[in-house]
Amino acid sequence: MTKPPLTIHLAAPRGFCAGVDRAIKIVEMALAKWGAPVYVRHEIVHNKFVVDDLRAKGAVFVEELDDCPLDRPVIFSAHGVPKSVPAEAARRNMVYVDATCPLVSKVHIEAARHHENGLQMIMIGHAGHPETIGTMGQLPEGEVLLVETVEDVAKVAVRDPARLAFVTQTTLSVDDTADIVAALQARFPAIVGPHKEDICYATTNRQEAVKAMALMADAMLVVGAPNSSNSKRLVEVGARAGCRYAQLVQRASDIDWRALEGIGSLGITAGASAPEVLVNEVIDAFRERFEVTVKPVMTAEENVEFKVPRVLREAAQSA
Ligand code: 0CH
Ligand code: SF4
Repeated sequence: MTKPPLTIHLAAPRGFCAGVDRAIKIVEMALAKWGAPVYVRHEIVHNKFVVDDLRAKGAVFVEELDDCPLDRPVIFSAHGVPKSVPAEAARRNMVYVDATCPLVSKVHIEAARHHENGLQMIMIGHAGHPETIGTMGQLPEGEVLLVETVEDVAKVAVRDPARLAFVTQTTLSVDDTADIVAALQARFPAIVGPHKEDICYATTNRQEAVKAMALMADAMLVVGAPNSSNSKRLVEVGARAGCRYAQLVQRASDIDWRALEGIGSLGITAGASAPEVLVNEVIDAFRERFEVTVKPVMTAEENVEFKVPRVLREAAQSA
């Protein structure tokens, strides 16, 4: 039986960003340096496949420092941690490595600087997300006000409208955040902040690629996990850009084939924490049912790389 033709528009950039790459490398290098088990506080990145793979190599994933023994190294996830976490690890004399993405750490530093200058902080982010908890946790409890939506901006109660600053989560929707920033600036004209927001290059580039792809495809799949903020934003961006069917899939087994019946073109992308093997698995699943032609949709080139902490670099060099 002949298979129906299908054009797959493959977004680029997609998948791993420099911060994810570095965080995974940190766990692998820590295992090489100290042997198993190495503890990791929170999923190193929000992807079950990545976590399962590292677990098989000897990483133990926990949610709190209290769940770690004192005599094994602990790694903090790419999303960042409140200041109290490394402070407590140091107090307990634990060996720890911080895998917080340098672009998240940059936001931590910004928040601390504004606070030192006597400004009250507003964070644009998602309540309960580890990055939001980590960034808000750079300052004393109650010092950072959280806004999630334009509606929240109207409700936020500040100490002094003339002495305010804002920071954002790095993985937000670029368009939604622009609206929230505009609402903040309209209500508090003196508010200071970054040039636009703190959304990172990887988030921005993946959303741009999706916008370009959404116009070409009958349907779109985003490879990523349900707890991955940046992956979920890609689904929203695709739907908002006009794609009729935009769906998050963790891997090929999640594909809803009935929903995709009769399509002639499909967009595929992957969140910053989704490995390329899963993208290939999804494409291969389509090859079984369709005569597939893959066409890249490239909207930016990325060549960002972050160094791993010195303690692990030195160990790798001497190995
Ligand atoms: O998108 P989120 O922040 O949920 O995290 P992820 O899916 O693990 O992707 C990596 C980003 C880490 C921090 O910016
Ligand atoms: Fe860093 Fe951006 Fe990747 Fe987050 S999504 S780990 S901020 S590069």
